[in-house]
Formats: sequence, structure tokens, C-alpha cells
Amino acid sequence: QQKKKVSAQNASLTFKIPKSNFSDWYDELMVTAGIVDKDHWDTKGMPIFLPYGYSMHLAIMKLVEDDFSKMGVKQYQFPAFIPKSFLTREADHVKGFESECFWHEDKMCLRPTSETAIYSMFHIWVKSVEDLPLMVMQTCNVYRYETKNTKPLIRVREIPWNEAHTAHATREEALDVLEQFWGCVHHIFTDQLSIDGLRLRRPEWDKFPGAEHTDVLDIVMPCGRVLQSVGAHYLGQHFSKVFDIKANGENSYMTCIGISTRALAAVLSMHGDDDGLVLPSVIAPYQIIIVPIIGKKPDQELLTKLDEMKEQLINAGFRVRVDLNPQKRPGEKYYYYQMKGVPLRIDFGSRDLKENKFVLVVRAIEGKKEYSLDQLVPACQEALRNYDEQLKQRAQAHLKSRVVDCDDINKIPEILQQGGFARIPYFTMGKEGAEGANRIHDLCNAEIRGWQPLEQQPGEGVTCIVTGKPAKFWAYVARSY
Ligand code: PR8
Repeated sequence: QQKKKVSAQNASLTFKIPKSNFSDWYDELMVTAGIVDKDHWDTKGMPIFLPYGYSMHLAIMKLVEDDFSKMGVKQYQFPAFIPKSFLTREADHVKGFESECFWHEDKMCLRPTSETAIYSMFHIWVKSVEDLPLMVMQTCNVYRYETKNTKPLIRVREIPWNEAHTAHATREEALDVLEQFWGCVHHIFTDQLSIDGLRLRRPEWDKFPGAEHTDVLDIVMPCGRVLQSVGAHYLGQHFSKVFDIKANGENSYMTCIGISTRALAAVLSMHGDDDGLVLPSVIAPYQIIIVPIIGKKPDQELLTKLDEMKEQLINAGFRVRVDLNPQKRPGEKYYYYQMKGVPLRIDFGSRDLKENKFVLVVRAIEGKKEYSLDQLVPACQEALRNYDEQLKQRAQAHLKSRVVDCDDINKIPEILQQGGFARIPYFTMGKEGAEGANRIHDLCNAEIRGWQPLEQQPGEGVTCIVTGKPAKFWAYVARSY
């Protein structure tokens, strides 16, 4: 009977929804793994961030802050309320955001983004070229009155993010800083979080309000829909003209970039599996869980050794936890930490102590392996390196398999059925291209997400599959969040 009870408990700890049912899998995992509480608060799109999830969001924000700091961007904190008179100054910007603002009676709104707040101060801080470049960032919350379906981390109304804003004396310098931001994005998303996406330049009809051009990182989610996970914008002189930001008589050239909880959403979605979370080591709250195999009687020698192992691993820089809870059997603990996505698990009991060995289990990658206790630190180091590398390779293979060339407009729906991007030859990314994009949207509810600015575009003789005109761009079509 004892056995039966334990397996029933195991069942409740085992993650039940297969990832192939992505949307339900995601929602359930958010709650079961302790990422957010979305069901006990009555305001749409404002879930409560719980410690396990929030610590990972903070870890990502720290990666962003560290990389941006290295570029010379400094941290600030601006007020959340923006006077209406600031927000309405740049015409496109206000058109884009007016309906997304939470307005307050006193003609203020909760910032939907902080261009207008920050640039009203740039106007005061920038006096001469010596004040340039001016590069600021803040990790804060912004507020958007989202009307589409909200979803934890992916589409919320109170958005935790990091936004950076820069002003420069020349166009070249501003564009160069945007490339540096993209270097950071690659370092953070690919090298550290082991995920991959396409950097796309949005078409003219789909730019950030007030931008000259908009580049995004679009990530193909497991359900096949894409998630815009970074937005980086070249603002040219639009805002510096309306906010009168001038050094030595010349309007500054400006850029901005924003990275929100969508980064964490993409990471959890990409790597997770049917058993729950799979976390890249850089953000895993614990990288190693030690599960002792303890009998009824406490074995002092074993407990001392466990302490020693923990200390050795902590000294080597790992985040480690030992689960000594006597109420739970090792099997239950295995399921639990598997669901929580802890990268490495060490099983260790009195017999292992006698034989001077330990058992290492790597989440989602390989089964049990035994090592000598003398190898504790190097074995864990290598296993974790391998694990992150495997996650990266999986994510890259996933992306590669989800970009499919398409030479016939009627084949787009079939390609998108599999999920990901259809790459099509298209005649323009200028405003005139919007009509063709609408045709595609009517056909299969998908959008032209943009083109890759670093990719060679089609040469002579390639024809646009929507209009029959000469194709100037490889356009990426996908369904989105
Ligand atoms: C800017 N200004 O605002 P952006 N929930 C979660 N994440 C979101 C949401 C939401 N409702 N809406 C947008 N994001 C510029 C750059 C300062 C910073 C995420 O740009 O409107 C998306 O990943 O593109 C988006 O790309 C990013 O915030 C930045 O927002």
C-alpha cells in the first residue's frame, strides 16, 4: 500500500501534458513549475512572478545589463508616468501607442515605452558633442493596454523589460551602436541561453512607431508560430527633432532596443520537453541537485560527505542544492527536479560513499553515468558544458528545419501548416508592399515578418510570387504571437 501511495504522488509530480499540445503545455508549466501565478489575480495580463520564474527573468536582465554596460550604456530609473504632452509630440509614435496606453485622468499615462520620457531629459542633458554619445538603459516595467489574448511572459499588460536608448553625433555612429546591440543579442540568446532566431528587418508598413527602421529577433516557437523576442530600432532624427535634442546645432541620431520577459518565454518554450522545464545552466536557479539515498537511520558519515561535496561544487562556482527532505523518496525527488528543469542530478548513497563514486544524470540529454568521487568537479563541469552545447545544437537544428523556400503563393499555407517561416521572393518592403501582404494574410492568416538585412537578396530574373514583378527581397512569412 505504501508503494501505491508513492506512485500516486509521483503521478501528480510528473508533468502530464505533452509538448505537442504546446499552448496547454505552456500554461500548465507556468503554474506547475512555479514560474507565475496567473489564476488568483483579477487584472488581465498581469500575472504574479514567483521566485523560481522571477529569478530567471532577473538573471536574463543581468545578462543584458552586463553586456550593455560593457558598451558604455549607463543605468537610470525614469518615472512610470508620462505627461500626455510628451507622448503626443512625435506624430507616428502617438498614433502607434495612444490606444495601447493606460491613461490617467490627469492627462498622464503609464509609460507604454519610455522614448518620450527619456528624450525630454536628453533635451536638457545634451548641450554639445562632448555630451555624446549618451547611452542610457533601465530595467523596469512598462504598460500596454493589450487587447489580444494575453499569455504569461509572452503578452502581458505590465511588461518587465530592459530598454536602452542612445543618442549620437552621426548616423554612422548610431548604426554602429545598433550593430553592437545585435552583437549583445547574439551573445545573450545564442551563446548563453542556447536559443536561436532570425534577425529580421520589418517592412515599412510594420515598423516601430516613430522609427526609421526596425529590426527584431523572431524566434520560431514549438507550435510553429513566431515570437518577436527583441525589438531594436533606428530612430534617425525623428525624435531629436521633436524633442529638440541638439549638439552644436545638429540634431542627434538615436537608437533604442527592448528585451522583455519574452526572452524567458522563448527559453522555456524552446528547451522544455514532455517532462517539464529544461533550463540552460546560465539561468537555472540550481544547476546541480544532489539527491541523497538515505535509509531510515541517519548516516552521519554520509551527511558529512554530502556537505563536503556541496562545498566543493559551490567553491567551483556551481549553484547547488542538496534535498535532504526525509518525507520524500528519491523517486519523487527525481520527478520533481526533472520537472523543474535542473540540468544535473547527483544520486549519492552509502554504497557510493564506500565505493568512492557518484551517479550523474543529465537532464534531457543522457542517462545515468558513474564517476569516481575524485572527478566530482571536472565531471560536472564537462557535463554542464556538453549539456548547454547540446541545447544550442537542438535549437539551431529546429530553426534550420523551420525555414522553407517557397516559389508559389498557393504553397504558403501548406508550408506554414508545419510551422515556421516560408521564404518567398517579394517585390518590395516599401509601403506599396502592404497590399500583397494583405493578400497573404487573407490566404493563410500569416504576415510578412521582414527580410534579413545581412542576407544576399535575390538577383536579376527572380520574380515576386505575389505580384509577378521583379523580386528585390527574400521575405519571411510566418504566423505570429
Ligand atoms: C520598443 N522602445 O518599445 P518594442 N508582453 C511582453 N513582451 C512584450 C510586449 C508584451 N505585451 N510587447 C512588446 N514586448 C522600443 C525599444 C524602447 C525599447 C517585447 O520596442 O515595441 C517584444 O519582444 O519592439 C518587443 O520586441 C520588445 O518588448 C520591445 O518592444
